[in-house]
Amino acid sequence: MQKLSRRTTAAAVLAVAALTAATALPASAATTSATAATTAASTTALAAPDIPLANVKAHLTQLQSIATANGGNRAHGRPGYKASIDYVKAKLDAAGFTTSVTTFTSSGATGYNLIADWPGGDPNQILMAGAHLDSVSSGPGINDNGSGSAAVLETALAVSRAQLKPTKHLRFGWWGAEELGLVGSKAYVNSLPTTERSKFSGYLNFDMIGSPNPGYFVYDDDPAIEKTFKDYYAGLGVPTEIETEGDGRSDHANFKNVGIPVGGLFTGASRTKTSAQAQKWGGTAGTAFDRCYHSSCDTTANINDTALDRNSDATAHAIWTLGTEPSVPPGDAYENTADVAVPDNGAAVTSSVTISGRTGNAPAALKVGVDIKHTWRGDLVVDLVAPDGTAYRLKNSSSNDSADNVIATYTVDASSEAANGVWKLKVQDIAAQDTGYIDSWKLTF
Ligand code: DTR
Ligand code: CA
Ligand code: ZN
Ligand code: ZN
Repeated sequence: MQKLSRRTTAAAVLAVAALTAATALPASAATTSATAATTAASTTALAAPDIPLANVKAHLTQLQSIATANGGNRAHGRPGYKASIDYVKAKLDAAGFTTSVTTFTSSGATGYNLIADWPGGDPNQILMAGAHLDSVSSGPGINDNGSGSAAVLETALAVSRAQLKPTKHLRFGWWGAEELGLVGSKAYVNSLPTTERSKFSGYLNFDMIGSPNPGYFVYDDDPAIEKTFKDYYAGLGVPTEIETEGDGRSDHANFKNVGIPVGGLFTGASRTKTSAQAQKWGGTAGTAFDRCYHSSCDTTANINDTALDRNSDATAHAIWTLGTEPSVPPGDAYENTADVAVPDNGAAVTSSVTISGRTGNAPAALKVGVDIKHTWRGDLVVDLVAPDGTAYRLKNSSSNDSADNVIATYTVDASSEAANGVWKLKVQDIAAQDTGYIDSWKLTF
């Protein structure tokens, strides 16, 4: 869905000019030193079980039967969708999840979201995996998105079989009315108070992960989540590509818009596989990744088993890896709360923290918590600058991100940087109008 941009092409030219003009950093506007109080726990993440492909396909067979019994689809507002919700919910209730079905209205019909919580884990660190369960009205929607729904369901059932004791609190979601414009997931995110949103360590999205002529695409959003998926595929020796058409095209967009770290997997829709992609992944060049996208032929025959199996296992790998990694004790946080004004369409400013007393390098998953109060946050470019001057891009400018404030936690692989020294948050406003300031920022080791 293409959002209208308030700014004209002229402003885009201005933005480029401003970036070109920006030169060296001004003196740091504020510096705070802090020392670590405790060291992080030394446990490591647990290895995920294999997700049985047969189990995932059995869910697809059930969803196909539901569509066949209900006019050939599982679309929002149709009986086949509610029957799909009832199927998934029954499986989760039997497996010990705490489930809830919430309703919303779209296009004059009642929509349903299904949320399932796995009891336990840190309630202040919620890791969520989700998939939209609705199809278009023209078909059963087995790849789009029975595939994602079934993989998330079977991963949840694997958590139950393992009686997993994660460090994070695991939550799973199945969304309604995604095909009408990401409506169900938006209703869910809107229902979360800001205090609840800040507890999310990440949202993982799975929308079309069994395409018949598959590509292996990883969302390029949160670096730690992206790395988790790419490491999994590297372990299989399967190359991946960055998902470039994803922004705004599925349910993760609603979580990203409120600053929750997101990631996900995708095997392709109506775009055509190139010959280079066919070289590395197999399949047919010059043909769509899913030629039955949004069509009546999106049935159980419209699935590539290898892709579905790999992506189901990747889903479990991400839940086990991110869900059981040691949580960082608050004592390892270094914060600067001094306000630093960001000049409108001007030079970059910085806020610093000085770290001492640590040994070795910074971690591969250095958390950078950012709180910048600024209208039209699309004006802003945000970098983390390591003590040796290496800059890590946290956020790019965007001519159509009109939302206010950058309140987010980024994960940076800073393992090549010495931990001790002066770390800086660098912020630049590269477009005229709209102003703001750095409210606070925090490094957590
Ligand atoms: N919008 C999704 C399909 C889709 C198209 N591009 C992407 C990129 C990333 C995830 C999903 C998609 C749908 O039709 O449900
Ligand atoms: Ca498997
Ligand atoms: Zn779709
Ligand atoms: Zn979809």
